Amino acid sequence: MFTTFQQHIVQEQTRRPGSPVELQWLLSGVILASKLIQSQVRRAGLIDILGAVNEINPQGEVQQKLDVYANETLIKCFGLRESVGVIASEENEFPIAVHPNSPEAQYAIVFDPLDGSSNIDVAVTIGTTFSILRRPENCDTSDTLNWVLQPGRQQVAAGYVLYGSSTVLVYSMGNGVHGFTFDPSIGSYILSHENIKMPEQGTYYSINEAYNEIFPSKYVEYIKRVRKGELGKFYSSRFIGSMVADFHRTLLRGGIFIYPETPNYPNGRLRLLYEANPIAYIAEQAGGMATNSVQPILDIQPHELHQRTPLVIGGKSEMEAFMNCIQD
Ligand code: AHM
Ligand code: MG
Repeated sequence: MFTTFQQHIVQEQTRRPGSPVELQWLLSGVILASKLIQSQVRRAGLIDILGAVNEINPQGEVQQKLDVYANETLIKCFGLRESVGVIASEENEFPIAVHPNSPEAQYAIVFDPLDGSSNIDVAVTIGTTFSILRRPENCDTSDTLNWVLQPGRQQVAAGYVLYGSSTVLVYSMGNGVHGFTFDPSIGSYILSHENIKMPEQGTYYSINEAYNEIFPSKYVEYIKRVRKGELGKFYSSRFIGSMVADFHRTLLRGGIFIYPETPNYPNGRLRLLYEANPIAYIAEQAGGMATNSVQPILDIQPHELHQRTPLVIGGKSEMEAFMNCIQD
């Protein structure tokens, strides 16, 4: 017999009686929103939903229609839940206060509705990343930024949904990492990857090598070592251009994913709060590591909602080799 997401959550409640029910109810918002989003993603080539809307998001990038749909769907699904006080998204310049003054509003949720949006028009894997934080003490809903500007270590749950050859939801609420595959014939997520552990060493490295000439030398030196077999194995390269898809492979197969700082993106391209933090949380829960090359991603104190960060994330062996390389 199989286990649905709802059954899994009930089982977790029995295993960990302290875990808050509102948090589980909030996670069911991810389930609902991702079912709606995935049904649009699957029809993206058939309906008039592709192409740019000609609006620019806060980072100056052209929004795609599916980005807009995914964003609105997530905001609606979470906005309905009384336990949510603040919602922040890659696609909105400022956080949104919901249920102002409600004592039940105890959580903030931060997300990238569709990561890897340059892949939408070419039918390549994209995904939703999300991070859930508890309301800081003495903070009311008018103080929305303070709700979300917390180090990733404070996340109470995080995860992602991948719209690939199948739709997969991976999440953790500090109880290990669990993966669910969507079965379209019954409309449910089924537990397919229980208690995922990242392999200590893999055989893939993932970085956009087109930028090799402009990467800081520490990254170039590390990649050289990987390619020379100095990590004790010969590696293949993979780079999908959707961080969430490149990370999912790294989680299941091991290896390393790197997006360094570049002249165009001096602080790195990826966003700390809703891209790097959720996958760093998943990586650490699964026995891996994540750093900006100076400190663990989860220890960074954010100062801005759309703050960017360099990101190096992967299995223990590749990450230790990276840390040794930058110390040499
Ligand atoms: P997005 O959130 O606008 O989709 O941008 C983030 C994406 C990541 O998913 C991916 O790793 C990266 O941008 C690819 O960037 P590049 O084309 O510079 O390699
Ligand atoms: Mg994005």
